[in-house]
Amino acid sequence: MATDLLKSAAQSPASKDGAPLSASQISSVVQEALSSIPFIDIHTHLFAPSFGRLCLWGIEELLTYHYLEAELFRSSRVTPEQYWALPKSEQADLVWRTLFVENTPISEATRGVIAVLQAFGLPTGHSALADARAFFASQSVESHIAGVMQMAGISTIVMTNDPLDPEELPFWQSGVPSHDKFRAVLRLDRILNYWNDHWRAVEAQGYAVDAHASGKSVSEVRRFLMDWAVRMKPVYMACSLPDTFEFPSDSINGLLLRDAVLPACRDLNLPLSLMIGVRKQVNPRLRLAGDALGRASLRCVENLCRDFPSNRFLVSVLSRENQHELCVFARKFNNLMPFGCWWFVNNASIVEEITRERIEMLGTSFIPQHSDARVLEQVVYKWAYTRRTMAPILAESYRLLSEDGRPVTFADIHRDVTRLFRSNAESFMDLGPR
Ligand code: FIX
Ligand code: ZN
Repeated sequence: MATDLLKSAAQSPASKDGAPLSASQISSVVQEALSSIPFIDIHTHLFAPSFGRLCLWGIEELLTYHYLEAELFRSSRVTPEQYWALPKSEQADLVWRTLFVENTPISEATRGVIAVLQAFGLPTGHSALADARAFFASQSVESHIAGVMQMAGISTIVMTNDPLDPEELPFWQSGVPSHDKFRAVLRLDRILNYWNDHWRAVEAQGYAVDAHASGKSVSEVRRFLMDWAVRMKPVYMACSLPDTFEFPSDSINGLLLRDAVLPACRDLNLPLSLMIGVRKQVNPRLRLAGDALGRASLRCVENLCRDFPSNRFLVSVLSRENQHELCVFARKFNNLMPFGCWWFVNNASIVEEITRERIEMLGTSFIPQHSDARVLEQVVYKWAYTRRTMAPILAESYRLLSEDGRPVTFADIHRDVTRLFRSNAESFMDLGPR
């Protein structure tokens, strides 16, 4: 896919000497910049290979991705309970048969699997599953990761790391080695959203906390975060929040956020990422595929950015209806960095809408996308789709600029693409060498 982009760039070589670009040169330089500048993927659920079985890759994982599972249950008579009782390979067989054989894979997520197979030069027809299985079985993870990141045009993968996840915790406690291409994030959903269920896990790690977050709990949570920051060296702290999230609030969530998380972020000079608008488990039978969204009141973002000016906030919102408000708040607060088209708005038609309004309202002062990949090879199609959507939007913006009287140069375009997909992230969070 990347090669197609490069081919058109060769058509009318654009001068790098600062000379004004013509309309056709603008779109080819935009494509060339998008395909030659390696992006930073600031939010994924991927793990470095040193996390063993948490590092998901290969065709079985691609086919049992929760986006596809949600689509499976719409096109199959199999009940979720019957599906979960199947071994992974039979789940993958069922997904392949239902969504790629008995139906046409035209949804964003199913097309993505086809795009991955094509990117590896594998067959994509009805009988492609066997070849794909043989291919992925022949890969060794370290070299495969390097190849996949090259194909996706990304230099850095930012993980999502939960210090209370019983599956992940042993890796950190046994001193998992760092990886030069993977960076950590301290994810706080269990602490901020499910304290009642998880305060004992914090206590079990040696912190004097209680169910009501009273007494020393707040300062102990702060100590917990500082200790984990030493262990993980996170590039930011993060939490997904429901559509009902409010701040300030008298809840334990509000208390811990104000008196433990925000101060710890200031002390550590780390941004806090807030992903707002999820309605967890509206259909628990679908497990990870059972989450939905709701339109949130973004008054919380206004209050946080205004009342905590020395904290930095990376914010993504799940509802289409919240996107415009987020743009407006970003015009009011420079400690607010809108990022990504998250989850249910990560479809080309909506990404285009969101990105156009962000360029119109914020110029290049935002982070357009993250992959949210859960399976390694997903970065190949998710970033190819981002480049495919971004190219005409950027070319149109530059065409309008030159039409309005300001010639556009090769350097302008490369600087802007670098800012959108690298330096905004680098300046907002410490992505420098550890
Ligand atoms: O909260 C999140 O980080 C979400 O991205 C995930 O929970 C979600 O399941 C997902 O994979 C979205 O793409
Ligand atoms: Zn995510």
